[in-house]
Amino acid sequence: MSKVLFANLGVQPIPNNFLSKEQLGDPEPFYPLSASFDTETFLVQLDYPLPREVIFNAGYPYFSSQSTTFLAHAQTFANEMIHRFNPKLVVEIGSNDGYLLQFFKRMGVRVFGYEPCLSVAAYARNKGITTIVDFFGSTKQIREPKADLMIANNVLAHVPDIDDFVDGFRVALAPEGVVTFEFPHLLNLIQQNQFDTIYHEHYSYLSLVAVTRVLDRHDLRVFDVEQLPVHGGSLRVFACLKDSKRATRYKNITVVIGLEHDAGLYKPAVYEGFAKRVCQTKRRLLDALIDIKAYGDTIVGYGAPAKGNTLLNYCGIGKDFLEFVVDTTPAKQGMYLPGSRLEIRRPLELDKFKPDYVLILPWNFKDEIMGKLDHIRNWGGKFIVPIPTPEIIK
Ligand code: DWN
Repeated sequence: MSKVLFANLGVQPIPNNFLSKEQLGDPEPFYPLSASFDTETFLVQLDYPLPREVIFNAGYPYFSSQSTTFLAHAQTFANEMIHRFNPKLVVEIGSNDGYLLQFFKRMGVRVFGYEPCLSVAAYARNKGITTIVDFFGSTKQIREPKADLMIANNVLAHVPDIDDFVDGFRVALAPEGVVTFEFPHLLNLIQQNQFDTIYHEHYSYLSLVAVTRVLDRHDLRVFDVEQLPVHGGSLRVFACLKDSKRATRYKNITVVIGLEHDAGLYKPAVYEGFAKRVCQTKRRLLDALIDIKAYGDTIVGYGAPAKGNTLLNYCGIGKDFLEFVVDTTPAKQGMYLPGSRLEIRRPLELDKFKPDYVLILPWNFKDEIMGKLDHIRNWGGKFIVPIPTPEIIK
């Protein structure tokens, strides 16, 4: 096995560990953040993985329901899965605040969720969704009957032991059951320079071939794949047990593998070149912000995503550039960003302050956000979208 460095973002705080006002005088742990490509498994993984309990704790503040785009994506997915597979029991691993299972439940499907973070699981339980507050894996027995649809959206990349996690599906899935894995596609991360999605919460950065190999090791077979626009471009992989009648192979798989092969994802060269582009983006973003501040204009950040904290801390952007950031998540409002310690206010404060520029940190939702903030143009406000390359939009 040999490793090729993919990206080194220095030392970074845990991206979802927001600080209270009382904590501003306290020290804050920063941990090495780099990721490397394994030339045998084709997995790209963090070089220094932190214990999952440090990352996914009882106060975890990411609520999947904070985006109408993502909620619409979840509802469409639920409708499609019911139409295609007509499941009787749906189990979601990493079920967050019930953003997805609520749609299956409304359509009369029996559901339950696995979610290690009580902060978000409590919201799912308030929706009447049975939720086990625990991490999932091969030793976690799901009571009978076994699930005929298991869902793992934006969680496969979030587990420190991907083999143990995947083996849990082999154990829990009904003989003709289906499991779907949805995750940001490594191909888009590289081609669209999404380096800010590299952070301590994401232990792996996944290609279809790498995921197929992991599933194969645990008697699961990929039988279909979809390319999705969500979260900067994701894959949805469909898998079943190796002896299932579903273990066929849709042509979409060949298409996506072809894209990955043509992009060089199975060779070291593309990873060696990525680090240079990350540095270029940092310099271009700083150049743009320095020009804006030299002119005497003001900038407010919109959104307090984990990726935004990676971007700000890697580029050294703090109160010297941004006045504050705003976010619709109640659990984040009044808190401070890890590292930069920028205050998180309610979106109303942006309208009161009337900044000359709004830096969109969750660029993956830029259309939704620019739609919500269209009124900033009334005072001549402009948007800055940092990824794939810094762009100012009037
Ligand atoms: O894998 C993960 C992805 C799926 O989501 C997890 N690591 C956690 C999370 O990562 P993130 O925090 O980088 O993701 P988002 O979804 O880009 O974060 C959006 C942030 O922006 C949230 O704090 C909510 C906020 N927001 C807002 O204030 N107004 C979002 C929208 C769409 C808005 O209109």
